[in-house]
Amino acid sequence: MSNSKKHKTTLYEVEGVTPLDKTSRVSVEKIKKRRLKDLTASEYVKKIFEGQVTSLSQAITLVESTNKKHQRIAQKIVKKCLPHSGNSIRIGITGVPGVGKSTFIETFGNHLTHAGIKVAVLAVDPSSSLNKGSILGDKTRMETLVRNPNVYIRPSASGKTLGGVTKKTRETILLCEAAGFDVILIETVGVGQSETAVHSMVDFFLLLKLAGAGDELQGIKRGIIEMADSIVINKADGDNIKFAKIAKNAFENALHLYPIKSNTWQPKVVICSALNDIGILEIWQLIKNYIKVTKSNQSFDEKRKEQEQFWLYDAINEQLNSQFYTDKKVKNELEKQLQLLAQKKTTPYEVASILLNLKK
Ligand SMILES: Nc1nc2c(ncn2[C@@H]2O[C@H](COP(=O)(O)OP(=O)(O)OP(=O)(O)O)[C@@H](O)[C@H]2O)c(=O)[nH]1
Ligand SMILES: [Mg+2]
Repeated sequence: MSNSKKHKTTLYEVEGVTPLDKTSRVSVEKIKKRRLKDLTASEYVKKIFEGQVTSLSQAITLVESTNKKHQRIAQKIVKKCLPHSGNSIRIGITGVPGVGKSTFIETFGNHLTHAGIKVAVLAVDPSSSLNKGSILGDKTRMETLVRNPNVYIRPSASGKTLGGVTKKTRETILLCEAAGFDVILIETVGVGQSETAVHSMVDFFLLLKLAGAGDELQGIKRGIIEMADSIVINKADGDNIKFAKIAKNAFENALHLYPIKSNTWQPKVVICSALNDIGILEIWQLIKNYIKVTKSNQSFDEKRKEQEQFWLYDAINEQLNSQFYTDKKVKNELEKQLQLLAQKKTTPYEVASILLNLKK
């Protein structure tokens, strides 16, 4: 190996450099040993059950890794944690950028921890692969939560596909539950398909809105109103209060037009100021009431069951997709067929059949 190649990465130690006298050899060995030690799945799980967040973070990193060896151990960890999961309240929080999701989580999370509740904060952010995880920046907006020992904040997983990101988030939820977190808050930016993905993994879905000039219903996707268990109009402070009240009325009227949900829950519209901590405790009461109602009519468990089935189909699709597109024969044939397609010598349908037959 040439010298330049050898020293290309920082992983190579420079030869011939003797450590300074003040560097303790014993400490260096200790650090190296710790770094190299690969825990077994059972060791991770034990530490997760003890609530050790460092091990929890490491396990989540394995879940998020694309390395095959990491994936294998991650699956073992998830499987072992599964019987100890499911005991939290999973809350999804969505809304357009700047609506106040992080501020809301900060205020809401502090109320919960004061009541002795352990909180994990996760994020599903389809744009995070581009800007390296906006929740990292958010940590500055969750100033007090970051320092709260009963709160665990995990920056958003990044990935090429939303499907990949959501799979990781679902497994992260299970690990957090096994580590003893009682409430899991999942923030997602209200753009693209991420709300649908988050809706498929939470018990309660909260839509944050801003009061506008009476036109708040315009431009809002029908689907998202149907998904919401509560619409919360944020920034109801100062001069904004009267607009927030008008918006509340408009949303309540709009919600009356929707059929009653099968779980009998009527989505509630409330106003709050996340910044000034007004109306936040009431939202917690509302969520607790929702859990009570849906648990007593069994729809809570039914929804969890449906979600699990949905996860299964999602997992199958994800694996089929990745097995298909990473197959060498498929890759080569696809390249050829794309040229034929461009020359109008074949149809997409025919190409699909040819490619799928290759995998038989
Ligand atoms: N007046 C007022 N400002 C608020 C309130 N909640 C949040 N803000 C402000 O709104 C801005 C955006 O708040 P964030 O909590 O970062 O919003 P976000 O929805 O998490 O934004 P993204 O993560 O970028 O999607 C910040 O400057 C907050 O201080 C509120 O209740 N009242
Ligand atoms: Mg945010």
